[in-house]
Amino acid sequence: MKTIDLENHFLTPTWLEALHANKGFPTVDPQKGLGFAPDAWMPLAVEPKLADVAEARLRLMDEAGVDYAVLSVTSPGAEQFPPEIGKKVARDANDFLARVIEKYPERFGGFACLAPKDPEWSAAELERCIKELGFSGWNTHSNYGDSYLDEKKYWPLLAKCEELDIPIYLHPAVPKIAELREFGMVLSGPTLGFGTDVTYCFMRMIVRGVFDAYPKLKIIMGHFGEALPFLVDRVNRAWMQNHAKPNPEIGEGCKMPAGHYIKHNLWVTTSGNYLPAAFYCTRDSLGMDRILLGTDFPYENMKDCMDFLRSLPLTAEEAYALFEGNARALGF
Ligand code: GRE
Ligand code: ZN
Repeated sequence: MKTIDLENHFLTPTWLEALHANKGFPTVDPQKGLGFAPDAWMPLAVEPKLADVAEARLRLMDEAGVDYAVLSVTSPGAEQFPPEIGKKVARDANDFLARVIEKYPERFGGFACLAPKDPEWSAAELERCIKELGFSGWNTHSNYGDSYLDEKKYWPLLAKCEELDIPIYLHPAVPKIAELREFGMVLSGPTLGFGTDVTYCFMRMIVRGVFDAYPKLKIIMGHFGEALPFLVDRVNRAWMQNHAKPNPEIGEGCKMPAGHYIKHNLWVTTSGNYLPAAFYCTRDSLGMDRILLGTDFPYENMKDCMDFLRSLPLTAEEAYALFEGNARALGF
């Protein structure tokens, strides 16, 4: 059995240069580190680990027992740059990643990095990534600084994902909602704000009717679906209480109660949450065929994640699904 890790991040020199040069956010400050918003800074300690996509990462993968990692550009990707810069950063990242995969085809796969503020360009670049570079999906983020993926201007890109039959990894970014940032990274980061923003983005996609328009879309979320498996019944309350229609300017709303789309369009990974009850809730709620391996390297330790998963009393069939089978079924 192979172990396939779907949340494993890297950066490129061009991405880092663009951060340094960017007048607004995201940016980088020699003292404070990576700045994702005016009030959300992250220490630079992970930078060398993000930058290595060769021997050091492979050694840690070997120690943890991760055979194959599908790499993605770290949050917030290229989405928040002005479009012309975002496109340059994304295209460079995809070419960079293609060279890494060419060098280590047995160890690394790829998620495309796009600049959705130019949806037509991004649809064409996605097609290049899948058909020419051999990537397996698109890794995007829970907000684009000024907008979210549910908005109509992004639908051509969603149509392209459905047409190419590739999954979208919806990764956290620092929330756009300012109040979620007022405590800084301690609450806007992985502790709370990240998951809140991803959940919010996905619920917007549901209520906007994205999954009625594109029913075959496959969304992957880290961190056991950012609590959505736990909420799969709770989110149906609006439909049971006749509050299911959004404000008219949003549109007609979705056809089914929200829980339907969580069960049909969502896959989740195991990143950064080592609570057995979280795993069991996800398995009960979505099913064993919806949980995939994600370690969230280098923000989390690959070995901790693997040790946790190996400590769970899974059948051989469940372990195969988790570590390899479900990823293969999604095209990895
Ligand atoms: C992550 O990918 O989970 C992550 C970031 C940035 C900061 C912390 C973190 O992308 O966990
Ligand atoms: Zn991550």
